[in-house]
Amino acid sequence: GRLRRFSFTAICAALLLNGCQQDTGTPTVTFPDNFLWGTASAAWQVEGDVAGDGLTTYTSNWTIWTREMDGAGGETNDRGAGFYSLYREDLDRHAAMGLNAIRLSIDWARVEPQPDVWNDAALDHYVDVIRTARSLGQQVMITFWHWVVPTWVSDPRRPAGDPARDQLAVPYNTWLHAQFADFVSHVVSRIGADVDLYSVLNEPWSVIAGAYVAGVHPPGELLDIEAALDVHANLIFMLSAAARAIREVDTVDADGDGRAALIGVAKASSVILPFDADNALDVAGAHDYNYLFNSIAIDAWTSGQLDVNGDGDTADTDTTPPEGFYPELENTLDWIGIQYYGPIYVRGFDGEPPFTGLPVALGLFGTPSDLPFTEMGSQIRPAVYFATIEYFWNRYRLPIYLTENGTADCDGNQRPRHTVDDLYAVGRGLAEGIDIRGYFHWSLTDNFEWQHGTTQCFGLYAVDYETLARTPRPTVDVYARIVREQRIDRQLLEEAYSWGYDGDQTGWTLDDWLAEIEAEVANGVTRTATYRYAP
Ligand code: IFM
Repeated sequence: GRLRRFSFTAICAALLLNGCQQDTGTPTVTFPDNFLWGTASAAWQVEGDVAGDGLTTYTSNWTIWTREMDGAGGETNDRGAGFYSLYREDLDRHAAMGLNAIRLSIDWARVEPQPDVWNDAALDHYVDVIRTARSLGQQVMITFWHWVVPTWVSDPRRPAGDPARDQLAVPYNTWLHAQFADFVSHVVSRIGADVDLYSVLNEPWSVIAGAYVAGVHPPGELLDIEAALDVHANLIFMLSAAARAIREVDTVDADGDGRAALIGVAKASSVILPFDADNALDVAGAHDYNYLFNSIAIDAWTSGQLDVNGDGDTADTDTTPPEGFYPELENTLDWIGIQYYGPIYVRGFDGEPPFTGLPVALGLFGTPSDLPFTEMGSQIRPAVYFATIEYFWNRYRLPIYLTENGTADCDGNQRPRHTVDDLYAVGRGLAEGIDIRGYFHWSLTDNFEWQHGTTQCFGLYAVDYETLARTPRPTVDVYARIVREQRIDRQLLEEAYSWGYDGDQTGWTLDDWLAEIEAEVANGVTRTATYRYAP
């Protein structure tokens, strides 16, 4: 906090007289030889609705949402980043950075436009993309639900109450669980020999918040908590049904590590912080929201115990389905995928636990510190990345893949340092003995950022959406250097510090930034008195 930072700077300045850039024993972090280095993307975001060969999906919830319901401020996603036709050259770019892994998704709407009707050409295409990546030495991770579903699963044009509007919101929809598992099984029968890593679902909570609370994702429900809880439970069962299908169908070990299929979830993750650490309501609200955001689903996929109404216990019998132990959920996950974009702060209120905390849109309601922000409003705070990784490790002791991490930054002037700083936090996690297996930067190229359309730039490469030309941003070289050297040392940290952060009001020296991380390392998530996010 502020106090620590001022006293650190004051002591440092008093002792050294020339600022705080002296090395106070910064550990060099190193990455193991078998560490996976990659990028991540989602099919619809980089492919759009219309494929290079004229194939059109025009059957997805997001297609309707953007084309007919103005879901992205009037923008439509015709070609995404053009990956459908340019995948060979993009994969070359990817491999040229020295990366050895790539996370892609397969668009359910494209592959199964009607229930049990398969678009073989679309599936052939994905097989070709995956094999091309394999031929370039890439380990491939596949996601099956990255928010885009066929309109026979969710058609936002249908009226409220019509199940065809949203099968995801139909309570305990076993038909949907089976349909999803069928889709996954069908695809895995074609790709299983080349793929071992499956991040089955992407960020369930982002859709809960975006589609059923804020109404900015299809089907656009506003504060529909009942639907949100039903969707949450369905996604929990969909993942475990898909996991069973994958384990049954994929018996080929593509990378020779003795395992043919490793199941994970790509989870939006951040330990939850109180907006004001001195306010007891905020502290309690942060603790409770942490349970909802970070723990509830993964608890179910590990212990088999399901909390349907989110009230913190698994004993309610009047929910649909009833709460309690589900053997089919237990031990679903082989690993956890963490997607960290910045800390989440919560304001507390006097409610029924665990509904006592609301995340705060930073900037709109003030900010809890002077730390810089990315263009999409995420606060830059690498220490919380470390804390988040440690939280999941302490609570679940499952291997961790960092399935997404990145920066919204069209100018490209925050991303270089942010990448070094965040990867340094990852390296400190490795040094502390946390089983982190790989890191996937979001994303190789700019792409269609959902309701924000093309206004947000997450690409290592900038995309000109008219010509589809790609231009490397400076982080291409920075990321390639870290991958080549497999380490981040004091010299690189100092270089990165000199690149600065736009909008950094902290006045922090490099050692102040490092001290924040070291404080997390020293105190860890057992620092319950302040944050109460202990397991
Ligand atoms: O673009 C998204 C992605 O689809 C899910 N994770 C966060 C990214 C950046 O906002």
